[in-house]
Amino acid sequence: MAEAKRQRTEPQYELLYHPTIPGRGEFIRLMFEAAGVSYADVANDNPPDDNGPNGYGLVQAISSPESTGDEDGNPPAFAPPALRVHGAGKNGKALVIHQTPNILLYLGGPLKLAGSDEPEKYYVNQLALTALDLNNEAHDTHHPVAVMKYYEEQKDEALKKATDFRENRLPKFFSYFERVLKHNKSSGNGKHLVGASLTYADLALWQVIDGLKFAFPNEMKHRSTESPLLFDHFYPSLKDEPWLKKYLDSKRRKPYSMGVFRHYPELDRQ
Ligand SMILES: N[C@@H](CCC(=O)N[C@@H](CS)C(=O)NCC(=O)O)C(=O)O
Repeated sequence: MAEAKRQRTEPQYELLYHPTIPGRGEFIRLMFEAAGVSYADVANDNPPDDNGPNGYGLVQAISSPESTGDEDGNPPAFAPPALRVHGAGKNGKALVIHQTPNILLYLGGPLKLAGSDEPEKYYVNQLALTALDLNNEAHDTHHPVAVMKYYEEQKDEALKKATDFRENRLPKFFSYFERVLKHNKSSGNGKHLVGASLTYADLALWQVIDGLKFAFPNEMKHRSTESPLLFDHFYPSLKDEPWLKKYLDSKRRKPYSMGVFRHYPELDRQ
């Protein structure tokens, strides 16, 4: 059904993000995929060797250091990801917004992934923000000193950061999410963080766990025994959803490489 919908409708939504990596764009892609709503992935859909415009050029333009905004009246973006929504901006023009959690919050209502009432909307958002904090901390394990420098230039600090992340931060985050799953009596056996159906908090947490499994396989194997609801129920039950299986097998899902989640064996549990 998701596929049928995708083919029927022109993409109203455009994701503006770096090509070839899941990165922060993945939190947004997963929402569209879960809802079965079509979207354009501007950089990945329009590679430079294709005949049309270079999609990544369009992505870079919105966060260019020279930009003072676009012709539709949107202010410049700081960094990708951004979302363009046709007809949703001022005077019927396109809206362009950025900051991952802002985009998730924006899409949550229309894509029906933000819980079933007003309190749940904020439970969902706070949990997605917490999952994104974990995502950011995972990034800092390989770039603890300078975002613009190579990992190889900050290896000693990375080892210290990754050790603390694995030994102290991962257990704290996982124990927290385990308790949230325990608290949620509306959903059987740790299936959802909030209420009885899928939300973007579930998607964000799933993506971070999946990335961590790639980056720190030894550590994650060890930690998984400490949070059984999270690792034996939540993560695999979402991974078994037909829409997610199909997406993970598709070309739209990019492999982990040099993005947020990187596998440096020396940073993992030895
Ligand atoms: N807090 C922002 C962070 C955005 C961000 O760091 N984007 C990365 C790619 S995932 C980037 O291109 N950063 C360039 C920069 O920060 O200069 C968000 O969640 O969207």
